[in-house]
Amino acid sequence: MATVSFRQLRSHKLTAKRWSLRSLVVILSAALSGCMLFSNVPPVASIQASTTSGTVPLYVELDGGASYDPDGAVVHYQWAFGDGTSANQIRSEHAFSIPGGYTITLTVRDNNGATASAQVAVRVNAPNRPPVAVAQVSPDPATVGEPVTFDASGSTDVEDKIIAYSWEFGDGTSAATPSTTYTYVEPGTYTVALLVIDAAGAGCRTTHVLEVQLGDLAPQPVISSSSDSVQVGEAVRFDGGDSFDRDGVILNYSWDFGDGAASTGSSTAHAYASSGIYRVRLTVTDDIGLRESVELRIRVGDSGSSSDTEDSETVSRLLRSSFARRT
Ligand SMILES: [Ca+2]
Ligand SMILES: [Ca+2]
Ligand SMILES: [Ca+2]
Repeated sequence: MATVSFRQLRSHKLTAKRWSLRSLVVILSAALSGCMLFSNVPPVASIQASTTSGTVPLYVELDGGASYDPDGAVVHYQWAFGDGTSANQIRSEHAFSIPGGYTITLTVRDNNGATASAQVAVRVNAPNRPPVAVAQVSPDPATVGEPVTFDASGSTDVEDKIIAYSWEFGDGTSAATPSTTYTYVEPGTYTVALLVIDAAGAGCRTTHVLEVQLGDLAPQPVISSSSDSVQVGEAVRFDGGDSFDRDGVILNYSWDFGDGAASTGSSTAHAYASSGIYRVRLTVTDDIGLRESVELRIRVGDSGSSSDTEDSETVSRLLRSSFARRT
C-alpha cells in the first residue's frame, strides 16, 4: 500500500490554494494513486416519472436529471424498466404493453466509479372489458296471468363491476333490478332484452324470445244492478261488463233471473211479474270453455207495500260482495 508523508500533503495543499476543490481532489488522486486514504462520496440517484399507473399501453417519460454527485459528477445513467429492457440516457421514454406491476430502476455512476440506484413502481392495468349479459327467463313458455321470473345474476364482468341492469319485457314495460318478476296480460311472442353496464360504462345487451300462451284460468264474473229493490213490473238493469279473464277472453254471458227467465249478453234488463226475492245468476264462459258464476239477490215488492229493512240491507250487502273469485 502506498503512503504519502504529511510534508508531501502539505505541499500539495499549499499549491492548490488557488485551485478548485475538485482540481485538488484530482491532483491528490493522481499523487496518491492506489492510496486507500482517498475517499469518494457516492452519487445520489433520482427518478422523475411522468406517470406511475395507467391502462396498457402505458407510456412513461423518465428523467434522471435530478441525480447528482456531492463530490464529483454523474457520468453514466442506466435504466432498467423491469420488463427486461433497458436504456442508458439521462432521459428516456418507455412503453409498457403488457399489464402488470413493474419496478423501474435507475443506476447512476459518478466519475470515480461509485454507483447508486433509485426505483419507482409502475402499475400497468389491462383495458376494461365489457360485461357479459346473461338473461334467465322462466317459465318459457309462460302463461298469461302467471308471474314470469327474470334473472340477470348470471351476468359477469372480468372486473366484477356491473353497476346497472335494465330489463325490457317487450310490451313497453321495464325494470332496473338484477332479478324481478313480471306478469303478461296478453298472449304473444315477446322479445325480452337485458342490458348490463359496468363501472367503466361498457355495456352488453342480450335478448330472449318468450312465448306467452293462454292458460287455463277461469274467467271472473262481476255483476251489478241498477237497483237492489224494484217494484213488480219495473225493469231492473243488470251489467256483467266488469267481468274479466286474466288469461283469455270471455266469449259468453248467460243470465238466469231466478224466475224462470233467462238472457244473454254482457248487460241485460228484466222486469219481474210478482213480488219476492230473486237470485240473479251470471255465468261467464271463456275462450277455452271454462265457466264461472256469481249471484246477487234482487227484491221485488208490491207497489205501496212496506219496506222490509232487513231484506233491503241483506240485498245491499249481497250487491257489494256480488262476485267471488275462484282461487
Ligand atoms: Ca462521487
Ligand atoms: Ca368491465
Ligand atoms: Ca281463461
